[in-house]
Amino acid sequence: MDTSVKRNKKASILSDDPLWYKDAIIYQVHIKSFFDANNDGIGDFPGLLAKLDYIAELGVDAIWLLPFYPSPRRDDGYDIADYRNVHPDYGTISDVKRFITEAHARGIRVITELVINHTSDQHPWFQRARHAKPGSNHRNYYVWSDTDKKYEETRIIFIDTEPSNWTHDPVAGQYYWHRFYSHQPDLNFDNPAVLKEVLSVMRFWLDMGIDGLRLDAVPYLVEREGTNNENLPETHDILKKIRGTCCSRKRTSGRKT
Ligand SMILES: [Ca+2]
Ligand SMILES: [Ca+2]
Repeated sequence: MDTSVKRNKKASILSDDPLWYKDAIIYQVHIKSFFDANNDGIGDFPGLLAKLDYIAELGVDAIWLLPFYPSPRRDDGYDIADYRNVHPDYGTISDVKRFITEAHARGIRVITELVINHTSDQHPWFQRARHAKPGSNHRNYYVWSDTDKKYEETRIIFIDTEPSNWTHDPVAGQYYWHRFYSHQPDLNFDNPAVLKEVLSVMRFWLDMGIDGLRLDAVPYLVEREGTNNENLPETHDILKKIRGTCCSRKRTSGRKT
């Protein structure tokens, strides 16, 4: 098949098939370690863009990008400090847009990784929460307690570094919940404002043209006393809301009228 025909065929699949991911060949890329375009020792979006023809030649259907957001990178970028931007070492939003356009032109979709169970403790939401009044909406963006004795049936994931899923914050005067590192406070999905913020972040990236989101750490979204706090029905309810909102919007915006 001539390349232009193949591209046209793929382009039509890009706009029409909502189940494209079912049998897609997905190529996972960590921007920082793929290709360094400006020779500063760190991979970047211009580098990935420069190697896009090579990736296309491999015959992949989609590229899955690991977290590239601004982050203190104490957990390899999974500790996100700003959901709507790019770590300056990797490039700019313009670079991302150019990458998406060029990937689509080659019949390749783009999936980005998002972490919504927790943020970095450097995220402005957490800094605001620490200083907010106990019980207020802004404090309740995260999961707080006056004791470290709640949810005791929950396993500790990083047992080699974390003695507890609770850490005391002297600024807030309360303990905050974290399923991962203590510098990664869990967002509070019992606060409707948090889901609204998360959906807004997803729309930001979907509107930019990305084709899908890989959600990290989703079994841990909601906490309930007396459970192991993993894969709870309440967490599935949140995921259904996310899928209903984001996917219906994506299908609508992708449809030609
Ligand atoms: Ca670089
Ligand atoms: Ca959680």
